[in-house]
Amino acid sequence: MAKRALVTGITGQDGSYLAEHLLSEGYEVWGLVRGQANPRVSRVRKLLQDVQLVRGDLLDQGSLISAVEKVQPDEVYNLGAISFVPMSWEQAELTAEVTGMGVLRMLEAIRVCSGITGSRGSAADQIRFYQASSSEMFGQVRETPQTESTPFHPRSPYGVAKTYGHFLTQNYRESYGMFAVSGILFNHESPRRGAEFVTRKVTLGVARIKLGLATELRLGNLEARRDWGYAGDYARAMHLMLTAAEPEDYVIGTGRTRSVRELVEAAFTAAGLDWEQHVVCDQTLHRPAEVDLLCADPKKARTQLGWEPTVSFEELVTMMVEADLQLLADGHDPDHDSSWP
Ligand code: NDP
Ligand code: GDR
Repeated sequence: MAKRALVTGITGQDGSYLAEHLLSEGYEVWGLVRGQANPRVSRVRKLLQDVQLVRGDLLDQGSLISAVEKVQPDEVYNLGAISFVPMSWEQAELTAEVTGMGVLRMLEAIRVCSGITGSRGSAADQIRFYQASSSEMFGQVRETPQTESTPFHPRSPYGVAKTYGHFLTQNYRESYGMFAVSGILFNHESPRRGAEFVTRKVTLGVARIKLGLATELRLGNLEARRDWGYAGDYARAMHLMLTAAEPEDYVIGTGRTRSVRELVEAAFTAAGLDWEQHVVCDQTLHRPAEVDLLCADPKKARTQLGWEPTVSFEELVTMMVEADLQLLADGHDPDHDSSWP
């Protein structure tokens, strides 16, 4: 019988790549969707026709229990979150509720539906749980590159909420013997990345300038450094972690770090443009506290899971610029509709 997966955050970037990967592995895939008339649900219906949808919200414990009871999953991937770091300062409490407490509610739904009480559960028919942890937990880093044992010092309400979810996942593994793992994923991008994140903001900006739809692009801190990879590769890593023999946490990244300035240069160059003629530095886009440098050491994932990234930074930037040129040329604009390339 096909394995069944329940994915929260199915309408997001990672949910789409993970669903495609799981379907290609023969899974029956269910996506948790929220809201009365969520416009992003229709693009899931268009792109992921074989995914079945179930209603639920990470803010609503009862809805998660109902979803787990209905789907009876073998695996749960918790990708749902308020994931945009600047928003976590504006709505810190909501971020704590969705990105942090949402993990508790999902774990509790699994525990209750599996009949695990007090002591360790039985390994036989466990629902496996994946938590989308983040390199933002490292925050102000004390060592680089960062490994599974690098201490956390989160620098935003988002990072703090993710750190809570991370430790809670570990705690449910230790308390109840659940197969619960966290992937500490570094930034990963694609043509389906939300337009508010810097890579997509840059590639959309480049495409608009190239097509004569805009003349400038306003950005914040150009000196921050990130380890950027391709989202499709990272979805594969989530599945490898959840199907491994033992439940363990893994760092997933490329092992190379680049500045926002280097990203900008690469994207403008890919379209034959000079970035210095178009980019405007805007102090209002700087964050109250910045994460200056992230760089993964993905050795554990390489040796224990056989995971390797397949798309280089240059290939990723070119892929995103080309996709955005095509998207705009086809008359779509992510500021006005929610089409996925
Ligand atoms: P997106 O922002 O693209 O997607 C977030 C998803 O969360 C959306 O599907 C959204 O659904 C859902 N969501 C928001 N609020 C709720 C809620 N109350 N209940 C249920 N679902 C909700 O994120 P990504 O796909 O980029 O990331 C996936 C996960 O991985 C996130 O948890 C993110 O924090 C984490 N992560 C991402 C990294 C990256 O570089 N992309 C790196 C490390 C971690 P809706 O349509 O209803 O708003
Ligand atoms: P991040 O991603 O905060 O790392 O979180 P984002 O792309 O938003 O920022 C990366 C870096 O770029 C700098 N920056 C700007 N960022 C945005 N969004 N807009 C700008 O105009 C801009 N100018 C400069 C930022 O200051 C920052 O240093 C992402 C999210 O997907 C999280 O959910 C995830 O956990 C982490 O990656 C790993």
